Amino acid sequence: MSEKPIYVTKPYLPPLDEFISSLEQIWKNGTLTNNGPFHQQLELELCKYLGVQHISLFSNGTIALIAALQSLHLSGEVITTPYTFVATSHALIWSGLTPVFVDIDRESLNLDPSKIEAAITPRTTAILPVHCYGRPCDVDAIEKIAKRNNLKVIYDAAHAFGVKCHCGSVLQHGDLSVLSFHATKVFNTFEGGTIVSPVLKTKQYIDELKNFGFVDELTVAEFGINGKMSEINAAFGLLQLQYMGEVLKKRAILSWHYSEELAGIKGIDLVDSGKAIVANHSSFPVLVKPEYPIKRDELYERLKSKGIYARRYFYPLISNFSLYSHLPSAKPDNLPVANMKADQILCLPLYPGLDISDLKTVVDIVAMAD
Ligand code: T4K
Repeated sequence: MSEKPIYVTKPYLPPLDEFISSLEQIWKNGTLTNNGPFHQQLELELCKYLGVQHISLFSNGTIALIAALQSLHLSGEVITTPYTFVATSHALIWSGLTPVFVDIDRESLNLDPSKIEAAITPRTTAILPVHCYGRPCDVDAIEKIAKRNNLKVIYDAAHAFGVKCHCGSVLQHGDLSVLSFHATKVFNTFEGGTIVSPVLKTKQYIDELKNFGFVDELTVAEFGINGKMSEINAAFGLLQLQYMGEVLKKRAILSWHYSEELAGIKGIDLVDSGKAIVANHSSFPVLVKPEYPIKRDELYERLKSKGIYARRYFYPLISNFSLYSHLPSAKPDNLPVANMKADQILCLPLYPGLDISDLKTVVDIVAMAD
């Protein structure tokens, strides 16, 4: 039994005294929100760090997804993956759009491009793929399909902070990419999110949408929302950004240790970083296959009984929630790979503050050697 609970993740906390200095500066400035100096600086620094053109900060990733969908004036159906956090499809429902679930690829665990076109109907207006666990989607194949069928592409890049694929930042693909800066993410601002836009005009429009639709003091052009990030969140983000090198290095080292120590355990399949040239090791998912001596849920309970809180992200599959299961595309027959993976996946604890000794405790339990 671990002496202290070990959670699937824990936020990275930069030195408190440095955050207190930022708070003092906010007090001096007297600007608490509405595009204050910390907010403006974080947008600039994130563009540089991530290698993207334009960024609009948001209060969280879900509101950012909803605003991204609104900015593209979508209607009808949007093709998406069921193998993700509920926020992805909830954002579609909040936007009056119908999710159409398409199965995932067994290697990438992301939308399977070869199955997308069969799901397109005259009502389809967009594709909403997810870079699940920060593993890049097949962006080239998706772009070709979108072009051929005149569809927009919004990437849910909630897990993909800092990830690079063959042609640079994975966030440069599609019409828009949306990130989450929730406390459980690689980079966090307590709560927060962002939309990455390729052109300035789009960013400016999105900035209006997140501020109730105000264009200027007297003009409200859209039914916008309040999605603004506060100065406290932005200041925390700026501080966090200074430590990202260290954070990513620790994550990579821990992932390497897990991979070394878990290799060869019968029935445990590792999920590598896929097509990422630069990975962020946002999670450490493993697949618990039928050859493993006990079922995935038994392993989950066994870990829990020893104070280790692994998580079954993403189980249950969204399409199996009663909120979605009535949709024709949600039928398990339509989503065999996603259903299989959701029944096998287990995300093991991974965060910069995880001790190697704790990691070894986790490994011993998985190896049935404890
Ligand atoms: N799209 C995708 C693909 C997403 O994964 C998400 C969010 C979104 C969109 C939406 O973005 P946001 O609107 O959230 O910005 C968590 C997060 O709340 C959620 O942000 C995340 N995905 C999802 C995958 O996981 P829970 O309910 O599993 O989190 P919770 O509270 O159980 O936390 C997990 C563990 O982390 C806890 O056992 C302890 C630890 N923890 C958590 C928090 C919040 C801490 O140590 N400190 C903390 O402050 O949803």
